[in-house]
Amino acid sequence: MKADNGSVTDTRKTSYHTCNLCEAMCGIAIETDGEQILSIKGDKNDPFSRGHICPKATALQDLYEDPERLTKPLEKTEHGWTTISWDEAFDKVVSRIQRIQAQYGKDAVATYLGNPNVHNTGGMLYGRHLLHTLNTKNMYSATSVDQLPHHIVASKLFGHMLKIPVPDIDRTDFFLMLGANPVASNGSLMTVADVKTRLKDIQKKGGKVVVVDPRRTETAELADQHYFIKPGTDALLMLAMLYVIFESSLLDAKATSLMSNEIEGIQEDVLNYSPERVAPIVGIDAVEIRRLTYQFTEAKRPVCYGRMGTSVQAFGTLTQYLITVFNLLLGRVDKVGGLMFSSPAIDLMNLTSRGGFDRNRSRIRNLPDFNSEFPVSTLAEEILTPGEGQIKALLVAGGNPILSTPNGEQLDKALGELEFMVSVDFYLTETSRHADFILPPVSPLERDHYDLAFNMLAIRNVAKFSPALFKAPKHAKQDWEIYCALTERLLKKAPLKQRLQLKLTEALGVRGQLDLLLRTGRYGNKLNPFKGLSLKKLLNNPHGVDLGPLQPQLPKSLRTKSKCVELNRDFFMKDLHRIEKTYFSEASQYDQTDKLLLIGRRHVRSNNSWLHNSHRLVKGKSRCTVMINPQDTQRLNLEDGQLVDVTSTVGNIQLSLEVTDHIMPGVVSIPHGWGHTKTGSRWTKAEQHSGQSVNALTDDSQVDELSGNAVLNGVPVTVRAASDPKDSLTLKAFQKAPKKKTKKKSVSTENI
Ligand SMILES: Nc1nc2c(c(=O)[nH]1)N[C@H]1C(S)=C(S)[C@@H](COP(=O)(O)OP(=O)(O)OC[C@H]3O[C@@H](n4cnc5c(=O)[nH]c(N)nc54)[C@H](O)[C@@H]3O)O[C@H]1N2
Ligand SMILES: Nc1nc2c(c(=O)[nH]1)N[C@H]1C(S)=C(S)[C@@H](COP(=O)(O)OP(=O)(O)OC[C@H]3O[C@@H](n4cnc5c(=O)[nH]c(N)nc54)[C@H](O)[C@@H]3O)O[C@H]1N2
Ligand code: SF4
Ligand SMILES: [Mo]
Repeated sequence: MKADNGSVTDTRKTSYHTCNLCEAMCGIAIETDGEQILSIKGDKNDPFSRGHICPKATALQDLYEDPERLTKPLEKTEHGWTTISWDEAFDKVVSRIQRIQAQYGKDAVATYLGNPNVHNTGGMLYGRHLLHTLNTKNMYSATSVDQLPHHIVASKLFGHMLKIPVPDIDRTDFFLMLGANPVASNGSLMTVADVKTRLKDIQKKGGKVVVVDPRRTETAELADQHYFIKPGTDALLMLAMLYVIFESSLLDAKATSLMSNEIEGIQEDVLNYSPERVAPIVGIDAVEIRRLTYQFTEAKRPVCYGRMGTSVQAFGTLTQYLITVFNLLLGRVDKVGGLMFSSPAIDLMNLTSRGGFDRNRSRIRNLPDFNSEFPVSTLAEEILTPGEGQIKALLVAGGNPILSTPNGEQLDKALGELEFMVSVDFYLTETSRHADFILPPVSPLERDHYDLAFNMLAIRNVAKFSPALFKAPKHAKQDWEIYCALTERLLKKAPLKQRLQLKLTEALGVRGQLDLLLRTGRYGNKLNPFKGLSLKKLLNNPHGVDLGPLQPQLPKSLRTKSKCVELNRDFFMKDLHRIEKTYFSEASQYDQTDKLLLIGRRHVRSNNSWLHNSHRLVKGKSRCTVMINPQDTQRLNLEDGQLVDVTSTVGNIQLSLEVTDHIMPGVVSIPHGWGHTKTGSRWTKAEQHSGQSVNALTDDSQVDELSGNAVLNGVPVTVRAASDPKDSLTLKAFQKAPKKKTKKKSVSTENI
C-alpha cells in the first residue's frame, strides 16, 4: 500500500479464520492489505481441516465485496426500496408486529429461520430471546426440509435432539453410506473437513467405502462398491439387512444390554422383510443385500450412515431409525470406528431443549410440532387459509424458503398475501423481495465466529475462535444485534426483571458468553481461571486447538430418563403399516411406469440458494439440468441437451436434459437452490444463471408422516419434450410480480 508521502508501507497481513459456509469448518488463511482481500487459502496448521478448502471459500471474498450485498435497512415504499436508519426500521417493524399481535393474537406472527442461522455464533446465542418474546406457536425453519428425522431419533433414543452420533470416519474400516454425497457437500451431520482424503485413507488402510445412491455420485465414483437404489426405499433395504442379522444371529450380545427391552419386538417386525421380498422394490438383488450385510458384520470397525437422500423422503424418519438400530444391534454405536458422540468444548445440549415432539398440532393439516416448530410444508396453507389463527405476518431470518421449501410457487403466492413481512438478510432474494422491511446483517468476515452447532457433530473434538477479519462499519449490525434490538423494543412494557436479564446477556456480548461457556464447559477449569480452555486460550491459538478423537461415553452421557437407549419401537415401527400400504398393497402406486422419480443433487460450487451471485461459483456450463438415464431417453424419444417439460402434481418447469448412465433408470435428478427468475429480486449474476427451482415441483402435501419432514426425494414426475416455452416458468418475462404489494409499490432498487 502507498502511504501519503509516497513511500511503500507494508500493511499486508495474514489472518486465520473458519469458513462458515458449510458444515466442514475448514480453517482458512486470509491475506489482506488494509480492507483489501488478497487471497483466501486453506490453513495448513488448522488441526481439523489440515489445509483443505473447497472453491466456496473464495466466495467469502465475493460476498464481502459484492456491491449488491445490502448494508443498510430498507423499507418498501410507494417509490420503491428506500434506505432508512436502524432505529426507524426497528421502531416501525416492532410497531407493526405489535399491532398485528394485538389485533389477531400472538400466533398471527410466524417466524422462519433458515440454514445460515446455525452457522452464526451470535444468532445462535441471542436468537432464542427474540423467539421467546414473540411467543408464537407458528415457528418454522429449514430443519423440516432437512435433518428433522435425526433430531427425533436422537431425542427418543438418546434423550436429546442434539445427541446425534456421527461416523468415526478416521477409524472405520467399512463405511456404508446411504443417500449422502460428501465429496460434493463436504459432509453433513458429520462435520468433516477434507472428506475425500479421509475416505481414500480408509481404502489405503485396506478398508472399504460402499455407497447406496440412485446416482453414481462423486462419492460413489471413489467407492469400492456402489448400489443404485430406487428412491425412497431405503427403509426396506435396512429392514432386509436387519432381517439377515436376526436370521444369522449376528447380534452383538454385549451391546444389547445398553438398550431397552424391545429387541424381540423389533425382530418380529423385520421378519416380514426378507431380502427376497424387498429386492424387486428396492432394486438391489437379494443376494447383494445379504452379501452387503455379511461384509458389514465381517469388518472389524464398520459403520452405517445415512443423510439427505435418506432423511428428506417419504420414509425419512423410519429410515434414520433403522440405520441407528442396525448400528446399535451390531454394537457399532459408541465404538471406535462406528457411530460416536462428540465431546464439544461448548455443549449446546446444556443450552437447548431436548426436543419435545407433538406438543402442538398445526391448524390446517394437524401436523405435529417438534422443538416448538411446525413442518415448513404447512407454512403456505397456514397463511392462505382464512380463519381463527391464520398467519398474517412473517419474520424470515437467513432463509430463502421460496426456493428451498416444497411447492415454492404456492409459498410465493402466500407471502404476497401477508399483511406484513420482515426479512433479516443481506440480499434482496426471491423471498426477501416480499418483505416490507429488510434488515441486513454484516457479512461473515465482519463478525466473530465460534462453531457452536457443528462442533457438536464433528468427527474430532476441536475448538477454534475466529475474530472478525474486518471491523464492521460503524452503522452496521450483526444478526444478534438486530435480534436484540427487536427484542428490547418488544419488551418495552415487560417487567423490569425481564428487561434487565436481556440487558445483562447483551452486555456480555458474543465473546463474553463464549468465554463463560468455555470456562464452564468440559475442558474449562472451574477452580483456576488461568488454566483450562477459555476464550483467551483460543485467541492465543488462532489455528484452533485439537481436543482429540471421539471417545466412548455411554451409558454415562445418555440423556434418557432410564439411562439406557430407549428404542421406542412402537413409535417408529408403527410406520410399517404405511410401508405395507405403499409398497405391498393392491392399491400400491409405487410402480407407476409412466412416472420418473425425482431426486436432488448438490455441486461443490453451490450452497443451497444463495451463493449464485459469485461469478467464480456460477461460471461455466449451466449445472441446473435434468439428469436422466439413456434407457429413459430412448423410451421417451428424447435426447441430450433437449429442453423438456418436467411436470409434477404441483407444477411444471423447463430445463435441459443431461443424459448420463450415472443415474439409475427411472430416476431424474435436478439440483435445488436455482430459479432466480422472479422480478424484484436483486442478485444480477444469480439471475443471469437463473436455472429453475426444483421446488416448483416438490409437493407440500406430501410429508414423511412420522415427522412432518418434507419429501424432496422420490417425487413422481413426467418428462416430455418442451411444449410452448410460454407455458413454463423458464422466462423471467413471464413471471408474475409478487401479488399485492409490489403491484402498488415498485421494487425499483435505485434508492438502495
Ligand atoms: N429440493 C430440495 N430442496 C432443498 C434441499 C434439497 O436437497 N432439495 N435442501 C434443503 C436444505 S438441507 C436446506 S438447509 C435448505 C436451506 O434453505 P434456507 O435456509 O431457507 O435457504 P438458503 O438457500 O440457505 O438461504 C439462506 C438465506 O440467508 C441469507 N444469509 C446468508 N448468510 C446469512 C447470515 O449470516 N445472516 C442472515 N441473516 N442471512 C444470511 C442468504 O442471503 C439467503 O437469502 O434448503 C432445503 N431445500
Ligand atoms: N456444495 C454444497 N455443499 C453443501 C450444500 C450445498 O448446497 N452445496 N448444502 C449443505 C447442506 S444445507 C446440507 S444439509 C448438506 C447435505 O449433504 P448431503 O447429505 O451429502 O447431501 P446431498 O449432496 O444432497 O446428497 C444426498 C444424496 O442422496 C441421494 N439420494 C436421493 N434420494 C435418495 C434415496 O431415496 N435414497 C438414497 N439412498 N439416496 C438418495 C442423492 O442422489 C444424493 O447423492 O450439504 C451441505 N453442503
Ligand atoms: S468445504 Fe468449502 S464451504 Fe465448506 S467449510 Fe470448507 S471451504 Fe468452506
Ligand atoms: Mo441443510
